[in-house]
Amino acid sequence: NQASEPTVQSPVPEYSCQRSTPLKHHNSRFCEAMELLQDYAEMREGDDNYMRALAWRRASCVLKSLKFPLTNIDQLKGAKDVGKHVEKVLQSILDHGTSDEVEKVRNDPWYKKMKIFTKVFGAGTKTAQEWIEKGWTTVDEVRQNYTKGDWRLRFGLAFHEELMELVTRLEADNFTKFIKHQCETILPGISVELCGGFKRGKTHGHDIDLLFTHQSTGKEVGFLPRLLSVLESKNLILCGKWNRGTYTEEAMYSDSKRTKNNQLDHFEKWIGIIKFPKKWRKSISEEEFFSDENVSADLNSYEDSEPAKKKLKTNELSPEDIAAQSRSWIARRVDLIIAPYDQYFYALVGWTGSKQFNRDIRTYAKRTHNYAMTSHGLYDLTKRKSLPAKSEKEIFDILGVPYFPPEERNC
Ligand code: DCP
Ligand code: MG
Repeated sequence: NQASEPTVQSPVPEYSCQRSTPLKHHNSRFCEAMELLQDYAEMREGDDNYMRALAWRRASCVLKSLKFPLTNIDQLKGAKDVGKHVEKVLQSILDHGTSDEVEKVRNDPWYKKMKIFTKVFGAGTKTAQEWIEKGWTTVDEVRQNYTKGDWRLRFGLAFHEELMELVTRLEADNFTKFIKHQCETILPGISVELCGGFKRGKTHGHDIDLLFTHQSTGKEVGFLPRLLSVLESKNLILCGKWNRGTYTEEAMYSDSKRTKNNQLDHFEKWIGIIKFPKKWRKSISEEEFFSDENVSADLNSYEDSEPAKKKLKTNELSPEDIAAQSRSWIARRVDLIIAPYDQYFYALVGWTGSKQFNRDIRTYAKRTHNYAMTSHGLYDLTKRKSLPAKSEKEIFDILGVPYFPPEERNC
């Protein structure tokens, strides 16, 4: 009885940023398949593959926003981004529960290795490809043979298993609470926001993204190095890199090379690995939580001993040595980002994501208004002026996009 089957609302808004996309939806088996094909295309080089990857993702996003489970391909009539190739894969899953094309990729030895290697902190597709070309098939093999000095990769490899365990919401909340507490003494008035997947309602994530700002623009200058030295003094930093901010409006909008070096944005930030006291994995009482003695006492371990410190200084103590010690902490990936208040709400949208949401809202801004949108702001390329915003809602209003809360930006 096809007549009673729901169909997409017609017309489907073209961009995913114009649709509500919840975390839990009705079509995960289809989306998982299409995102696997996206993943595969993304790993392969060339513009064609890049476009292919985007096409799979856009199709997946249409299905994620459906209010019903797909049971018949005709239900997608009128939906954008669902071409013949997509239909073929969906039809196959409807008929047989699987798609040959998807299963072929899933079992492709190259894809399997790429999948493993690109999960290592610091390893992109290029590095993963190099490791495959060397004939390495497991992270262990890479570990035994990789000798280059890139700090991300060295720690990423040494702590791989731990970093692969997803961070829980509770850990993220505990860490945020701890950082907020430190901020009170370092710079009162600084605001700390847990962004990324957690902000969109995910219960697990691969890292913790914290965005900082201060309502009086300028006060945030110099804050991050101070926070880092506090974390350092509590021995909470395993490794990391601080990057000074490199934003200038001119550089961003006056030429076409806006995303130089493939950088996500130009904010001052720290990217690294924090040592999480194991008790941060559980609910802890305020009192226990904020007692400083507690944090450092918990972290006293082999590497704090004088001989170990010496070894570390002379580079004798490798990330592998540290990983192998019995420890009272676990390694967790953390990003700390500083946004001046006049760019803050754009930064908030950008760091909330999802990645696809950002892509779409930026494409929408460019195509519909000739605005350049980044995590730093919105720039009217025709009138050559920037469009400031005092809330997330205002950004959506300027663009003429219905406001969706972070939980509905899971495209
Ligand atoms: N981001 C982006 N483009 C990228 C990487 C990130 O727009 N290439 C934005 C959107 C993300 C946010 O930054 O939501 C944080 O990046 P993460 O890689 O941490 O992504 P998530 O937090 O969404 O996922 P996870 O839960 O796995 O950490
Ligand atoms: Mg994240």
